Amino acid sequence: MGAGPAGLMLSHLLHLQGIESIVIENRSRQYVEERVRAGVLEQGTVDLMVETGVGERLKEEGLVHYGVNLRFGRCTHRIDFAELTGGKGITIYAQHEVIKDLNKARREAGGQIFYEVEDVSVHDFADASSATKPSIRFRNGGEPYELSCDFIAGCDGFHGICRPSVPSGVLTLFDRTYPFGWLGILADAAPSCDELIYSYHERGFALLSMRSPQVSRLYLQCSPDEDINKWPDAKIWEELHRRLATDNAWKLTEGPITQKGVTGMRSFVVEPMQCGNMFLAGDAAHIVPPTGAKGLNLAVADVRVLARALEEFYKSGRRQRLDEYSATCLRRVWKVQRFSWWMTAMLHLFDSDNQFDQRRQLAELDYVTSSRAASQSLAENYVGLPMDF
Ligand code: FAS
Ligand code: PHB
Repeated sequence: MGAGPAGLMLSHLLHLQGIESIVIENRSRQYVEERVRAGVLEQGTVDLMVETGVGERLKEEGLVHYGVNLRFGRCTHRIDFAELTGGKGITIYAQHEVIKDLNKARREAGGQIFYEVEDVSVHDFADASSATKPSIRFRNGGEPYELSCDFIAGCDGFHGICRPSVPSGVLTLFDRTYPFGWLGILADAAPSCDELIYSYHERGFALLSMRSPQVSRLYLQCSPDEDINKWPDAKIWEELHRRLATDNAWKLTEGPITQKGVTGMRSFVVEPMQCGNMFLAGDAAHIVPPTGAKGLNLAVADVRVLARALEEFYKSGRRQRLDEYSATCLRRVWKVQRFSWWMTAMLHLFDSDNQFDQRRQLAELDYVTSSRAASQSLAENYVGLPMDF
């Protein structure tokens, strides 16, 4: 269920193991291929795409970074990923480009993807020992469909129907929301730095990121229910200039804003990530605040574990890895939750009147950028923790 990074990568990995799968998506192909979301790929995600034959365009067009910058007190401090992690880096490559590459690979392999489905529901998955097979019902092109299958992969995101379809009492939800959101823009402006800049400022957080040598992606901390209509382009640039200002000659390059929107921030985990023959992956099972740039990468990590477990089942009939799916994924999920919460807590303004907290945040930033041990911890989490499955 769901043609986002989790659903498409899973279908791709299963295909490579000769395992058939059908993807069901309620939006149009064009919509999912143009939806502006993630932009940072961990080394592990890049390696997987290259190893499985969907990394050609990523290698040509992706921007490889071996460091990231933390800016506070009008000064910039670089965290050298390569030096601190034995040569690892990140790649800037937009999520919707990853979606296009996976879609193309599925199409060329004759993969089946139903787009624009309606009235989707999932059935008979909760009892793994039942003789009745799980099924998915939906309408497509006005026609009713019912698919019977061995397993359901719930990759339908945070607002999907798979998680809510699990019988009550089975799942435990861990949820935390933040008193702020992000106002994000895409702009036809050459990035003003060749690496990302995370800025801590007394007016709130700001992030300089990019999509290509011609396109910048920038974010401003705002209130969770910020009205984007109250942010004319000039006001956005003015605030970005303020929050990214330094004492040296560095300047932020402006350009026409082509997309802008506000996203809320939350940390969310559901345990377990499976119920009978249904397995939840990606945002259907967990949400991280985007400060650690982890959402897409965690979705891919989940389906690597699930694909390997399904491969074992279809090759040997053993369910051991399937039964351990949730526990295996949650070990990584909680480490990534910790890192994403930590980056968010260190870099955002929680209470503008709480001077103690602001001094503490500045001390943390000073420690992280002056201690090898602390900057190495940030670096190894940012480039992606090793897969321990
Ligand atoms: P998605 O939500 O991507 O995919 C789920 C799919 O299921 C969607 O296509 C949806 O249409 C479909 N669906 C939903 N309900 C359905 C139903 N009932 N029937 C059929 N289909 C259904 N992550 C990063 O790693 N780095 C970043 O820089 C980053 N930036 C982000 C910026 C923003 C503004 C946002 C919102 C998120 C960001 N993220 C980032 C996180 C994001 O990338 C997600 O973690 C990622 O999309 C998760 O992938 P999936 O689990 O596949 O879920
Ligand atoms: C992005 O480029 O969209 C991006 C980068 C880093 C983040 C979040 C988003 O932490």
